[in-house]
Amino acid sequence: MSYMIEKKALPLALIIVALASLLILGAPAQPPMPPCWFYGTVSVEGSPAQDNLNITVAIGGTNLTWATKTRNGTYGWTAMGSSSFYIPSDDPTTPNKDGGANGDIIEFYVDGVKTNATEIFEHLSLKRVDLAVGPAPCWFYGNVSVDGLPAQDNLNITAVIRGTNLNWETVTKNGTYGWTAMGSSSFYIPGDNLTSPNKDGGVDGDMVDFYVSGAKTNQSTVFEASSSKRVDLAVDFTPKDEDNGGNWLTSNLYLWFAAVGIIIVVSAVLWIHRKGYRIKVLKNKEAPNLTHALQFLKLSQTTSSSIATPSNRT
Ligand SMILES: [Ca+2]
Ligand SMILES: [Ca+2]
Repeated sequence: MSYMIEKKALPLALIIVALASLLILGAPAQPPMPPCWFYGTVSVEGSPAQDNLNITVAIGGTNLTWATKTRNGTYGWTAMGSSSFYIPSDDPTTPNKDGGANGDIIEFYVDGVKTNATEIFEHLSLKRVDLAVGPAPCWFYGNVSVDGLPAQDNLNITAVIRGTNLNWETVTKNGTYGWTAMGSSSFYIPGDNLTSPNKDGGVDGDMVDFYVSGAKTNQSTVFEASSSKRVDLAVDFTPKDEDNGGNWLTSNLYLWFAAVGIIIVVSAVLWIHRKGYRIKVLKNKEAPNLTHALQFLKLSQTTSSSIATPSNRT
């Protein structure tokens, strides 16, 4: 019995010793370091990236890269539907660099285009890095009123970058423009492509003016990349059909009052002046006649009294 036990125990003990020595000898000098995870949104020219675009991360100064795909405008964001994504740590048992080390600078590419985003590698970290490529536009939307009423459909709305001849157009719908929730089409000024020398879009701080059917509104705003700005537009047009006369008269009532007032004053002055002139003429020209008339009156009075005397006597 005891022999049997020894015969069985010997290889078991040998196996245990072998395994233990293997573990001790084969174990790395230090345990493998955990990786660094990355996730975030991806936008292309200001809009969420389409699915299956390549997202590549590189350790700066090396040719080490790792890649994943976009999903629902994100990468590495499992809650948003994209796959978990990480850069493994450098394997310290291999002499060549094959992963990240604390402090490594990580660069990000969207479909091969380098982004401005960079991040630092840190073991056992989950880092959010949102990625954007292409010039980001500025969106505009709002109500449009003409003569105080909601604008009719299909009026031209033009946004102009002040001091340039750069303009972008859309049309009204349901008294609005650029307001998708209200039925009008999305409207934006693209960002200036900085790789081209000519100005072909907005940069932060550009003043933007708005026109309705070619008529300049009093509304203007400032271009801000990646933002959506509400700018309500209002214009007054001088109407052109039959009820326009009435509108014109109403809107120019003060002008009419002023005109009538001026006519009254001028007439009064002329009338007074004319009257004064006639009085003057009377004094100068008819005064002698008046004297003659008085003399005649005196004369006739004398005559009549001389006649009356004898009649009284009779
Ligand atoms: Ca290594
Ligand atoms: Ca440009």
